[in-house]
Amino acid sequence: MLANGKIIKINSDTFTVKVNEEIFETKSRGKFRNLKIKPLVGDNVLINKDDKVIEEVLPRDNYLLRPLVANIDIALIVTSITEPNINLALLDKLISIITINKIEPVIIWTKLDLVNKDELKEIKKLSKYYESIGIRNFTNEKFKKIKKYLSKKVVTVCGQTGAGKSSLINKFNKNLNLATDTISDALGRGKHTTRIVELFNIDNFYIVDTPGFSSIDIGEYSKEEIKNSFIEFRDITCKYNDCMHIKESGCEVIKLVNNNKILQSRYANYLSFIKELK
Ligand SMILES: Nc1nc2c(ncn2[C@@H]2O[C@H](COP(=O)(O)OP(=O)(O)OP(=O)(O)O)[C@@H](O)[C@H]2O)c(=O)[nH]1
Ligand SMILES: [Mg+2]
Ligand SMILES: [Zn+2]
Repeated sequence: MLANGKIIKINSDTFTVKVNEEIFETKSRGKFRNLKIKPLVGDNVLINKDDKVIEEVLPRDNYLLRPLVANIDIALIVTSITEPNINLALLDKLISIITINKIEPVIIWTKLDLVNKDELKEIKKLSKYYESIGIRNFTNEKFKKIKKYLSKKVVTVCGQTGAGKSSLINKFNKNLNLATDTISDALGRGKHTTRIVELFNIDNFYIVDTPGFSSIDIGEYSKEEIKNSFIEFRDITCKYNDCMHIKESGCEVIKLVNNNKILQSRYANYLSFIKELK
């Protein structure tokens, strides 16, 4: 018998599919490999309940490659201030990729308890800037507020290894008890604690825990896409319509950067992303 469900977990070649409140451990059909379709966590699928196979992957609203998830409303970019060190290039890159894929980025700052007042002030400034361009910011201490914001959404976490993604999800629901770990090796690079991508239902929203990473590739995107993903550039009119805001004369973006109206680090990251494109 055929039924509609959602993939909530993938562990090597086993796809866990939730059909209403029932769980099925299924395999994927060989035909997907030929069609170059890889079923993802978050995918809505048609399964054969008797054979326990996925018959069809239904059309996606969107998907991300890192983390590998589909049909997402909100991506929480979990950003630690320290341990691992704050990485604004990774943050801005994730904002761009998430925005290009028509998902809402939300910043979650973590490990505020580990830094001094001056560093906290810097984070407040950053947070204010990102809010001013329309991106919601929360600290992980405000998990009740975050929970409220996620109401009725399908959410993924993303960000550096050891930033506190699983810890945050545990705060949402203590019964989950997801594995978390401290930064282990001398280089300060965390070991991956989360290995499997898995979707959890918490109250009235869904959230995916995913393994962290330290870098991400944007080579597949176009210059235009990257430019448009910098939300604060969108309403600025330069002398030339197709201005890339790099070194053109009469560029209003560059003026705003020089006047500190656009965050210097954002603009520097923009230039480096454009250079990174193929
Ligand atoms: N002091 C402090 N420690 C935190 C905070 N958030 C998380 N941690 C700790 O940071 C370590 C890493 O947290 P995890 O939740 O495992 O990080 P993760 O992002 O899930 O890491 P991966 O799954 O490996 O990508 C754990 O020891 C947590 O207890 C925080 O706000 N403050
Ligand atoms: Mg984790
Ligand atoms: Zn310009």
